[in-house]
Amino acid sequence: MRTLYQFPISHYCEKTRWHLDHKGLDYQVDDLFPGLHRLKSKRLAGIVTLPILQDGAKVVGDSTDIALYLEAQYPDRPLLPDDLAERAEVLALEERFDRMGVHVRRWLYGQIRQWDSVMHAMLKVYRPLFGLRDLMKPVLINGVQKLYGVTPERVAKSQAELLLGLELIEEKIGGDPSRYLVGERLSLADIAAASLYAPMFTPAGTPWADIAGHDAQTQAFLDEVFARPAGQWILRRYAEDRQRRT
Ligand SMILES: N[C@@H](CCC(=O)N[C@@H](CS)C(=O)NCC(=O)O)C(=O)O
Repeated sequence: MRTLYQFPISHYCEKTRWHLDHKGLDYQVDDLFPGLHRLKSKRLAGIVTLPILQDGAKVVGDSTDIALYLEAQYPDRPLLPDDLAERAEVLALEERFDRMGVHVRRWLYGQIRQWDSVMHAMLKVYRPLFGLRDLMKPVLINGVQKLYGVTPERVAKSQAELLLGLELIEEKIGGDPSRYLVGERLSLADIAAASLYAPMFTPAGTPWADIAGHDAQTQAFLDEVFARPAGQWILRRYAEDRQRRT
């Protein structure tokens, strides 16, 4: 039995879902409640973040470690090139876009003016146990702002970082949204970049598609980045390469 411990709206968890789906591996999800998840994650893998994958007796935490584990354990439909130079480039980009996930998350939380739809998307999978789910909302809003360093200065720095990341995508694809970041086929680098930027670009079928709550200025910025080759590239990777379980 294979279990993915996750938060549905976490983009790092989305990255792991994409890896598993690409490999055609069956798995069940266990949606842990934000905050309380730490009891389980520490016990399982000695870490405080999700995703964590349990594959039979093996437990692996951290989306990059999970990706490398899956490549080693399930080599079909490889996401790492054979060529050593390309492989090194894929791993370096994977790491770069993995760090970008922190900036995307902080920037997005920094744009929210109205938390209702975010809280709904975050908590709708959990049963409303004795009203606990609703009672937790203010705690969670405060918690994510503290945990992810959502201050105006840091949000502004994150915005600059995420624009640099979009430039890097455009450089790697030569401005052509049909191309992959390295070589001629999908790799761990593409999945890291597309999934970790996805909450900004809300591709169809992702958990962020219905989240609203930002202002017109943020929407104008989003419209600009959507129109860029990197924005089109992210949507295209989702449309063409994001197989989902049926
Ligand atoms: N480097 C980690 C980052 C994962 C991560 O930041 N997960 C967040 C959700 S997006 C989390 O579990 N946060 C809860 C916490 O820190 O308590 C990975 O790639 O798995």
